[in-house]
Amino acid sequence: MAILFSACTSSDPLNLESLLTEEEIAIRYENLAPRVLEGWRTERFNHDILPEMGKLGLLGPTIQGYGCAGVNNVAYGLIAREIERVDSGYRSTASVQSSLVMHPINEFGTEAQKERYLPRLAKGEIVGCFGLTEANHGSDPAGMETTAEETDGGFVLNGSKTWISNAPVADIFVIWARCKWDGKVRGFVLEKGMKGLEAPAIKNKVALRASLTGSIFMDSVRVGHDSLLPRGQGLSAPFSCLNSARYGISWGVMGALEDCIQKTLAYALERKQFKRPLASFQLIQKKLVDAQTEAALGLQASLQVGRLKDTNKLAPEMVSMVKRNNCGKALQHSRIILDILGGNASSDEYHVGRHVANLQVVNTYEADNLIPLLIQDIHGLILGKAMTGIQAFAN
Ligand code: TGC
Ligand code: FAD
Repeated sequence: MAILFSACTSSDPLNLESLLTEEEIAIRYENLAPRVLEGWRTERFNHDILPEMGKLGLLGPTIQGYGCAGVNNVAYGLIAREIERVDSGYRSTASVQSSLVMHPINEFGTEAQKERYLPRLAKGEIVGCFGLTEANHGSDPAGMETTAEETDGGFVLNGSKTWISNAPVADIFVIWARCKWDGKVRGFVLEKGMKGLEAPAIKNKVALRASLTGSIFMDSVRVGHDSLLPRGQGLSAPFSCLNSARYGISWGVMGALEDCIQKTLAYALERKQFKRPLASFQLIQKKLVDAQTEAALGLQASLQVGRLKDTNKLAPEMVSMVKRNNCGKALQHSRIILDILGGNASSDEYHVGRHVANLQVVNTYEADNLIPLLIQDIHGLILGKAMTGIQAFAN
C-alpha cells in the first residue's frame, strides 16, 4: 500500500492520470502564468489571451465543427483545471466564451447564427458575454425585468444586467429577456455598437481582477428577427448553459487549489522556524494533507461527472454537487494553507492570497455554497509523512 501510494506524486495522489486517455493527458497550458500579476494589478484585459486559447483549440472545445476542437467533456474540464491553476479570472473569461456564449448559440441558434459567430468565437477573434443576472435578480433570475417586445422587423430590448464577465470588452452579448408576447424567457444575440446598448466596466474589484466585469444597459435596443435564439425558450435554456459552466468550474477550482498546495508545500519545505522546516510540524502537515485529499477527491468526482456527461447520463443535480463541493472545499482549504505563508501571505507575489480572493467569488457566482469544517488527525499525519517525506507523529 505504502509503495503504491509513494509511486504516485504528491500532485496526483490518487493517480487521476491513469484514468485519462492520451488525448486528455496531453492537455497542458502553461504560458499564462507570467502575465497574471500584471493582469491582477492593473485590472486590464489582455487581448492576446483569447486568440492564444483559440489557436490551441481551448474555446468551445466540445462543439463539433465550426472550427472547434470537438473533444469530450472530460477534456473540457481538464482545460478549465489548467487555466484556473493560473487564475480563476482567466478561466472565467474562457468559460463564459465556451459554455455561456458558444454553447447557447450552438444549442439554440440557427445555422446562420452558428456560421456567423462560432468560428470567430472559437478563434478568440471576438469576445462574448452572457447577461442573466440583474441588480434585483441574482439568485432568482426568474424575476428578471429585462423585456423583449416584438415590433415591425424584429424586437426591442429594454432593461439592464449587472456583474457580467467580459461585458466591457464584448463584441457580442447573449442577453436573456422576458418576452412580452407570451411571458417566456428567451435569448437574443446583440452586437457591440448597437444604438442604446452600453457596457461600462465595474472597476476596483477585490477578486477576479484579471477578468473584466461590467454592467449592460439596454435602452430600446432594436434588433432584427435574426438575433433571437429560436430553439430555446423558458429558463431551462439559460440553465442548460449554467450546467456546462458549473461543470467546468468544478474542475477549475481544483486546479486553483492544486496550485495553492504546490506553492505552500514548496514554501513549507524551504522555510525554517525553530531550526526546522515548517513542513516538519504536525499542524502544517495536517493542513497540507487535508487540502491534498480534497483536491484529489474533488477531481475524481468531476471526472465521474464528466464521464457521465459524455455518455448522456448526466443529471443537473450531479453538477450542483460537484460545483458546490469543489468550490467550497477549494475556498476552505486554500484559505487554511494560506496561513503557512505567514506574513508573505499578504504579498501577491506568493499567489495563494490571489487564489483565495478569487475563490470567494467563484464560490458565489453560478449559485453559492456552504463550507463545512472537518477534522481528522491521525490519517492526516500518515498522509503528511507520504507527502513531505518527514514523519511528524513520533521521534
Ligand atoms: P425552476 O422552477 O426550478 O426551473 C425553471 C425551469 O428550468 C428548468 N431547470 C433546469 N434546466 C436545465 N438545467 C438545470 N440545472 C435546471 N434547473 C431548472 C426546470 O426544469 C424548469 O423547466 P420548465 O420547462 O418546467 O419551465 O426555477 P427557479 O426559478 O425556481 O430556479 C431556482 C434556482 C435557484 C435553482 C435557479 O434560479 C438558480 O440556479 N439560480 C442561480 C442563478 C445563477 O446561477 N446565476 C448564474 C448567472 S451566470 C454567472 O454567474 C456566470 S459567472 C461565469 C464565469 O465568469 O465563469
Ligand atoms: P443574491 O441573490 O442577492 O444573494 C445574496 C446571498 O443571499 C447569497 O449568499 C445567496 O446564496 C443568499 N440567498 C439568496 N436567496 C436565498 C434563499 N432563497 N435562501 C437562502 N439564501 C439565499 N452573472 C451573469 O449573468 N453573467 C456573468 O457573466 C456573471 N459573471 C459574474 C462575475 C463576477 C465577478 C461576479 C461577482 C458575479 C457574476 N455574475 C454573473 C453574477 C452572479 O451569478 C451572481 O452574483 C450570483 O448569482 C448571486 O446573485 P447576487 O449577487 O444577486 O446575490
